[in-house]
Formats: sequence, structure tokens, C-alpha cells
Amino acid sequence: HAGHELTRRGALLVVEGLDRAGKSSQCEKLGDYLSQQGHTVKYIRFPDRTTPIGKLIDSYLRGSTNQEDHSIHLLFSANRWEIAKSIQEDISNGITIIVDRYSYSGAVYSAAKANPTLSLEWAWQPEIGLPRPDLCLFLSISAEEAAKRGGYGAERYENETMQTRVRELFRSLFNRQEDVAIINAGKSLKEVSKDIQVAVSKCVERLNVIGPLRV
Ligand code: DGP
Ligand code: NA
Ligand code: NA
Repeated sequence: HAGHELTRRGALLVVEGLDRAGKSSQCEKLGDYLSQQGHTVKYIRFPDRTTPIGKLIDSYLRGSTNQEDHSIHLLFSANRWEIAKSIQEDISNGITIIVDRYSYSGAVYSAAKANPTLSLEWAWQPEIGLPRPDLCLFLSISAEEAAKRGGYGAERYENETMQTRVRELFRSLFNRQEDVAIINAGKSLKEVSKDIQVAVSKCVERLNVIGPLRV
């Protein structure tokens, strides 16, 4: 009956990668593509610098304030938790959400610091229980490609030592995560967006069919 159809849930799609991997442009292109396919799309990014916690993070990233490593890590995580409920609601209401950075950046950037009590395992713990992405697209660029794109910004973490460690940690994290598509982001903008569309289409199709019982 009209008005009684179930709303198909939206998908939670995350785009991850190093600074300058092309995340923002690709998020935008993916949004356009999915809208054309008839999806209702929302774009969000972490850290969300607009909330009170986000403002503390912003001032830390700009270097205006310092924070103890574990303490700032927990604030980054809290910044995801404070938005978790609205993500859940949007997804239930049929909205597909594209997220620029999520728990993966969260764990990896903190663990990349030379702090012996801040391991990847430790950093991952506060993320447990957040909405699980249907797909994480990891935009992978080599150190050489990154160097070619040049120019680090002025924010904390935007230096070669940090980015090298971040790259290694992303790899070890994604080796043990499900639902990750590694995208070669060294190609042209157009080729990369095509590869992303293929991976996302497969994921979205999967959401609509019942899976087979396995051995
Ligand atoms: P962006 O606004 O995308 O440039 O991200 C800001 C920076 O913050 C970027 O270098 C990645 C880093 N970052 C994102 N999430 C977290 C987090 O949860 N913990 C830490 N330590 N860094 C993060
Ligand atoms: Na950045
Ligand atoms: Na940055």
C-alpha cells in the first residue's frame, strides 16, 4: 500500500587516505554520481570542526594549543561519537552518507606518533561500536606520487616523517579490516572516480540482496 513501503536504508561510505590523496574531490564526484543514480546523499567530514569538541581539535591541528596525545585522541573519537546518532538516523531514513575520514584516520594518525603507550590497538578501542561503514575506500598514493603533488599544508601532521608512518599504519590496519576497497589514487581524477564508482556500485547492489548461507 502507498505510504507503507519500507524505506530502503542508505549506505555508509567512507573515503580515507593520506593528506593530498584527493579525498575531497573524489567525495564530491561520488556524491554527484550517486545523486544521478537516484540516491539521496549527504556529505560529512571528520573532524567536524563546528562542534565545541571540534573547535578544540581545530585549535590543536592549527598549532594554537597543545594537548596530551591520548587526550586529543579521545577528543577526536568523541567528535565521531557525538555525531554517531545522527548518522544512524539518516541511514535509517534512506540517506546515503559519504564520510571524508573516519575511525581509520583516527587510529592511524594517533598511532603514528612516537608515543610508546599509544599503539594502533589502543587507538582503535574507543572506535568500537560506532556505525560500521558498508565500504571504506582507501585512496592509496605512493610516497613518490605524494611528493610530486608537493606542498604540505601548515597543519600539524603535514610533514614527511608523520605521513610515512601514517602510510605504513593504514596498510597494516586495512590488512585486517573487511569491506575495504584499495583504490590506486595515483591515476587521473577521472580514472580514480571510475574505479570508485565500480567499487561503490558493487557494495550498494549487495545491500539490496539477501546473501547466501555459507559453510
Ligand atoms: P583534514 O581536515 O581532513 O585535513 O584532517 C585533519 C587532520 O587530522 C589530518 O591530518 C588527519 C588528522 N586526523 C583525522 N582524524 C584524526 C583522529 O581521530 N586522530 C588524530 N590524531 N588525527 C586525526
Ligand atoms: Na589535511
Ligand atoms: Na592536516
